[in-house]
Amino acid sequence: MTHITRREALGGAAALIAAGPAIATPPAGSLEQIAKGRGLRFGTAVAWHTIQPEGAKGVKGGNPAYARLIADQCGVIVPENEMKWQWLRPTPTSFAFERFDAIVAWAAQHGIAVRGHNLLWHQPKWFPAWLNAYDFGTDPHAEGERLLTTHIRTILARYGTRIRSYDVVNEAVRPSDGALYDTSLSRAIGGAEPTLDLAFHTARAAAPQAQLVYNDYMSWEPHNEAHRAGVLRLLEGFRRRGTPVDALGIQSHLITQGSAIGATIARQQGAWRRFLDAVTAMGYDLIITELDVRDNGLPADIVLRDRAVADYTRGYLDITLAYRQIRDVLCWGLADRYSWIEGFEPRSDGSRRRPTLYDDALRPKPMRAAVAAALAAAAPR
Ligand code: 9MR
Repeated sequence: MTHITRREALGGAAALIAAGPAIATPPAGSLEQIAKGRGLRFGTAVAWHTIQPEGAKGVKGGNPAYARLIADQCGVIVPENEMKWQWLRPTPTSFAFERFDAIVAWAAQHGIAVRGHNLLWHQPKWFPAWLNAYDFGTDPHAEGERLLTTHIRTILARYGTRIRSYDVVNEAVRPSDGALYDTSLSRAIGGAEPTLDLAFHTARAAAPQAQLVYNDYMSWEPHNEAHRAGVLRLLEGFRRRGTPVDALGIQSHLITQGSAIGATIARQQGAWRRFLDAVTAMGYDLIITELDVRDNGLPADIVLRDRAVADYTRGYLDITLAYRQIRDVLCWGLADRYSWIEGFEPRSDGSRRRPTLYDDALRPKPMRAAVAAALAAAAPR
């Protein structure tokens, strides 16, 4: 565990002030209104149960106040889980659309756009158990292709016109060495590259107007070098083979590296810019798809911690939004109580994570002001 003194924490803040003052008063308006003023859209991932009416039959966790917050602040939402094979495909022959449908219907009611996440999360860990154990029969190639193309065509036939942007492939690159994962599906089809290519070609044919995205979590923090290099190789391969991929989804699950925020940003920005330069030089658009912050190496003190998280977010967004290829900024949940991070990696000091824009009582945190300010400061699209 890293112990940070108040002096160190304040030293971090001082370093940041040298890099540019934090904005105390956020610009007025909802995040979507601020984003729209710059030709951007703002949004979040939404878990199905949170937007159900309170007391809805068979639903735990409906929260009308949270649903209202999302409707007020967002121009676009994305299902956090409900479009994944694990949720949508209980068996090889069935689709369970109810929860995904409920999100899409709720978005339509509120005039909010929907992104699709995802058509193929290409790791055995995220396949349904039946797909990992699947018997592809005597012609595995044909059966693998049939299974994948049926999955994608069925979803796009249902939502192809309503949803204009899909994470077609999610997290296909192994962070440790940049190689591609293999799965039951890629072994049947004859390799990871042809499997990912097939996913994109199928999506393009089924929804020619939709933006097709490769989405991954390579980031600007240390130990992401191999991951970034692997993603660049994958993107180069897509271009070489003529695979129809329009954009890279940069998930943006940020991780603070201690309290010296200004120094961290100064250290990390060069490699990040080089990565984004390389991606955009290949003609890809960019999307921020899953923004949140793991508050590592920061003191438990909420005031100091929230300030550091906000400053880190602002620094990241200022650098990243300088790329005009970005038109969408989506968070992975809007309120701390609904963030996946607490369950995935709790803090070692026992205090609750504070990874999002709003606290448990849905009050805006400094991170909300930082996002608002960064959106307002973005060059117009
Ligand atoms: O937030 C999601 C969590 O509720 C799920 O249990 C998990 C597995 O399906 O996926 C989480 O969302 C992930 C997203 O789909 C892809 N990028 C990383 C996200 C956080 O793990």
